[in-house]
Amino acid sequence: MSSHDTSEGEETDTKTERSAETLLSEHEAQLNALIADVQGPDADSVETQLPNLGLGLGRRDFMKAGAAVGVLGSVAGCAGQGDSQGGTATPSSSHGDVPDHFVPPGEHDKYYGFWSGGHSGEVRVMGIPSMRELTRIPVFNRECAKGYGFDDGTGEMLKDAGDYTWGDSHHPSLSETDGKYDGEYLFVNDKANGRVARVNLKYFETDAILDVPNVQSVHGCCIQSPNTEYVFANGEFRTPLPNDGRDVDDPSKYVSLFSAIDPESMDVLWQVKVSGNLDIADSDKDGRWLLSSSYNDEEGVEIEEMTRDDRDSVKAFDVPAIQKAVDAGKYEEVNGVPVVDGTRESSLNKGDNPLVRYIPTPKSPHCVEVTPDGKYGIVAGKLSPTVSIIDIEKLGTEPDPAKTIVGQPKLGLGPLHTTYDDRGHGYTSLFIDSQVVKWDIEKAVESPKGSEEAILGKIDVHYNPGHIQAVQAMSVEPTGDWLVVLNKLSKDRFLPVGPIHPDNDQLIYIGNDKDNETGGMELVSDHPVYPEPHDAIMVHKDKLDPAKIWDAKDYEGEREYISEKNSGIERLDDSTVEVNMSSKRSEFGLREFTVKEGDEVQMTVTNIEKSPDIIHGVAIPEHDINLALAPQDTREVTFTADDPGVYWIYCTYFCSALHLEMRSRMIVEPRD
Ligand code: K7E
Ligand code: CUA
Repeated sequence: MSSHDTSEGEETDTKTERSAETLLSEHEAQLNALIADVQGPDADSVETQLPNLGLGLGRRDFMKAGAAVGVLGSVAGCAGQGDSQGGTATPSSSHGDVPDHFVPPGEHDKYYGFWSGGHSGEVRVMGIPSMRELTRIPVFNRECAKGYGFDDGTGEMLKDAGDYTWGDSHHPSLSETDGKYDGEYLFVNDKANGRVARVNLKYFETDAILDVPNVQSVHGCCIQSPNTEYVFANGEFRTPLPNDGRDVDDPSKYVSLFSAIDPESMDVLWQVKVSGNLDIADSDKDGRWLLSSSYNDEEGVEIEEMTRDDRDSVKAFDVPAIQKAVDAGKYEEVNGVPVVDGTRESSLNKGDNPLVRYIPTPKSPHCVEVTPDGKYGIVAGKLSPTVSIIDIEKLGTEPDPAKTIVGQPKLGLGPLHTTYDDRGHGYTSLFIDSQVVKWDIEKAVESPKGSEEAILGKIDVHYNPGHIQAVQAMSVEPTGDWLVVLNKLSKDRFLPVGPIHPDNDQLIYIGNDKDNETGGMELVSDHPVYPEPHDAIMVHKDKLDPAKIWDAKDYEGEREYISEKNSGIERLDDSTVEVNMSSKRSEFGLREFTVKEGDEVQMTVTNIEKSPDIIHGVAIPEHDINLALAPQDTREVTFTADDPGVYWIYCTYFCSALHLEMRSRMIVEPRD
């Protein structure tokens, strides 16, 4: 195990931790009083008393705090403290100087939002500010509505990427040119299986998935600003390297790896092994530093060990320096990937230009987000009520890593994520307090560590927020108008739908800076969401240019375009037939075709329509075949016709008045 220096800034830190403890116990006392009145079903009888996390806060208390703060929020709302304090979603007219978030029928939203879908494995596309769900993009999940994973192309892509049937998508990142979203690609991680996927934003379709070698779980994932030269992926869980049965009983040999991926080829270029672990990542705006939070510098395998120390670290990767080391051959190769040693003891980290800088930060930080001007990386404390402000310029000049932290305001309990407007403000989600806090970044740098001077206002959210994201806040051009809070719990906010509740995404207007309790933040709407988005990223609609129909040139050489004329069936050998079929309103290019029992059928179908929005499906009962074809798209599917009989192929998308009649007949003759 690496023993890292904890002497720097110890004093400030111990103080921070103590005051956190005091704060928490006061908070607990208030909550207990409240809970006595409004006890939910047996919150206290939960038996999962997890170990003390070092702040005098067990898991049970953690959850209870959230629950009660939630109650506080609703009570405040009902007591008429104004709609900004919660209560119900109100008609926009009552918000005065808040622009309309209601988008009238037939009109379009101003922004696209891309939501990670959590363990649904997908990405969801939202309209902002209406918060209407526009579509879903299946990524790590096989999905029937769009036929994703059913045709040979997407099926093989999923198979080659590990053949898992699900994923856990957390962090969507949009490609950039000059620090601005360029509308080309969206990248997203799979925490569950250590993968990174690319979504092509011309077709809103996943076009590549990489199963990252040597890592088990990819959590942090982002592109390199400003020009998307790399995609970065953080291996969260420490494992033996390679994880092939060696060192299983020796956790000191486990490692976490930071990976750099080529965004075009989607291959791993190199990896860096580190001391401790890696969690969430963000890039600076100049293509030099990649900052990563990490919560297990203890290199523990159990929760008590992982939370033992008062400090963990943020790791700052000097990307050009690492690339140079790789080019100079300073690596070992593991499973075909160059792995550079970036641990604390590594010789590459000695001297004036270490590849990886370890910046001590308070206890189990959760996240790091770089400010739009590229000046600071803001690290949320999670188990500390502070956020730490890292001066990015100092990373290259300041010899003492602890001194790159130039501010450490105390913001509230359970800070998780921070987002930004265009006016120098940070907005941080407070998981335990169930609030969003707005604060002045420069003021926080000027004021003493641990002070609350920079806070401009707080607003209750419902309940227990995780990620928080304002429009274009991860780029150099935040718009500073709308912000969404992705709340983990909805509790009483919606009609009950059984024990698995929806999450609650809330929309907050941040365009008015006001000298009031919330600093001008106004909560405008609630939106139930299917479990469980983690993060979102939003972009102005004009930055995207999605195709309305397919351009057959885009798959030329891969799939053959099937017109009505070249529809037909051809026997390739005794057990293989090729079936080519066009589709249009309201007929397939073949009214029927005959194959033999046991034949492998290689079917190619083109939707020959050119009118946007006319989709045709190809469903074959009892064969698990389900394709969806947009105009000018071609898909292939290979299957075995196992059982003799008649099978009605039909169209699944309601395409015309004769949609029900849009059918073909597959006859499977018994083999004699
Ligand atoms: Cu904070 Cu996976 Cu981004 Cu969830 S992580 S909250
Ligand atoms: Cu084609 Cu329904």
